[in-house]
Amino acid sequence: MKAAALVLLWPAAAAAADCGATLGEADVRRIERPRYTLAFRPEPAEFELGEVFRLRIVLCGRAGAPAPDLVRLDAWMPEHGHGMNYAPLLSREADGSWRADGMVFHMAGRWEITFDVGTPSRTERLVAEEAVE
Ligand SMILES: [Cu+2]
Repeated sequence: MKAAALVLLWPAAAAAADCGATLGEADVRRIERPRYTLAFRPEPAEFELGEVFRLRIVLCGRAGAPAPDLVRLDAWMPEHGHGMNYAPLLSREADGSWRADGMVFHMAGRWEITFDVGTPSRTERLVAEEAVE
């Protein structure tokens, strides 16, 4: 029985690590949940204070679950209580991945990127922390 359970678990773990393979090998961040994985990569890879960047995002279902949609994306500085000065433009690519254009971290410090994932009526918030110098 134990051997059978291991066989079932292994492909799910492999799939999580593979999520976002199309984003390239470097600078890909992954947030893993039991039923899906969110992978994203900033472009350019290094955040520069006050410079526009974009995120490329891939959502992958795990263990046979469908990939959820990315409903909203934003960023804010929790210590300061403010967000970005511009709303990011979220769009979907032909391959099913997502991109968020027009993002700017206009202050140095700790930023949180928030990804609201699910359906418009029911979302789960994933948070990625990024430091800007
Ligand atoms: Cu601030």
